[in-house]
Amino acid sequence: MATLRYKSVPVKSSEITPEHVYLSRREFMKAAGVAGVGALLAACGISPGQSEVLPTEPADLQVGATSDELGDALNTYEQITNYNNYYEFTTDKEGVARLSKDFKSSPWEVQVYGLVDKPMTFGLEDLLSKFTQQERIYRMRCVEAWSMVIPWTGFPLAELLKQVEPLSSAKYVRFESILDPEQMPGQKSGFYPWPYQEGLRLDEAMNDLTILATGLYGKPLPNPTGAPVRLVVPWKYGFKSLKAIVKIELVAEQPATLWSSIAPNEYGFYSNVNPEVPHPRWSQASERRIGEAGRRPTLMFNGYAGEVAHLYDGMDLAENY
Ligand SMILES: Nc1nc2c(c(=O)[nH]1)N[C@H]1C(S)=C(S)[C@@H](COP(=O)(O)O)O[C@H]1N2
Ligand SMILES: [Mo]
Repeated sequence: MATLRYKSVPVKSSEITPEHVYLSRREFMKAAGVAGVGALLAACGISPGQSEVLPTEPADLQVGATSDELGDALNTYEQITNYNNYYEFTTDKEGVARLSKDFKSSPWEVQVYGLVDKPMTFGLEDLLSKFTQQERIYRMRCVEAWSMVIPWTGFPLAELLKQVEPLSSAKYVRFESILDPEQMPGQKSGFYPWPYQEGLRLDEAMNDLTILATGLYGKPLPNPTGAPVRLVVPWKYGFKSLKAIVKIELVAEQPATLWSSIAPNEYGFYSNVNPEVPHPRWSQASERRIGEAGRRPTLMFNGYAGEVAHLYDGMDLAENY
């Protein structure tokens, strides 16, 4: 019997499930231990109450659980929205919040096409209404050896892929983020080959852990985290989880990705979290959980081996990094 290695909490609108208890922000802070939260904030250099929090934190954050399935506490909304990699805006992790503040994520369209029987274009409203949103509490591990625990809302990518009916010749999925240099100052630099592109093997894309996230803490996805819709692949380094998705293409060959085209010896196609395979310039054996002092060991497949190790049976993971 398969054990669930993530927490999945159905997201229920108040009219459907009045009995479901969502913790208010205050209750959540209480549950997490107020002193603990203060210490966590101090540890990462943010003093509670004084930080410039962008975007404005909604008053009624909704979360169905306060820790992941390993018992690790959720990162706070402030942490998740003020320490981001989003190179279309800036390479400064603490600068993304301010620079992305006015990003216009509506109207939005995601085109799904390529080797499929039924190409489709989804507006954000379609994504929200056609697919049942769930809360998924996932650990996210950046290749730069920091991590967070994030309560996403979203739905399995597999549900969307099934609607377009991939042809048997489709073996990979190629994803593309928005190209909009007028809104994204980082795209005015020619250093990176914009738009941001990523890819997954079709079976990775169809795995239940792989989601399209449309929200955070039960609220619409804030701009720094990839509004209005981003990919989340929690057993891979964070750069696979591309933000502000506009294209999903089913293809026959392994697609090029932004990072592997810039530095193929550092960033492979697979990018599975693996403490045993160091990055050429640093170890991947441990990580810094944002908000914690010290480091913790990195888990194989970021702790999701039970769900995904079988996808790589017979593969040399040092060779296929
Ligand atoms: N379009 C786009 N997506 C992106 C990135 C980016 O620069 N552009 N950075 C990636 C990296 S390196 C990480 S670690 C995660 C960070 O997601 P978070 O800021 O929501 O934690 O987003 C990924 N998705
Ligand atoms: Mo990352």
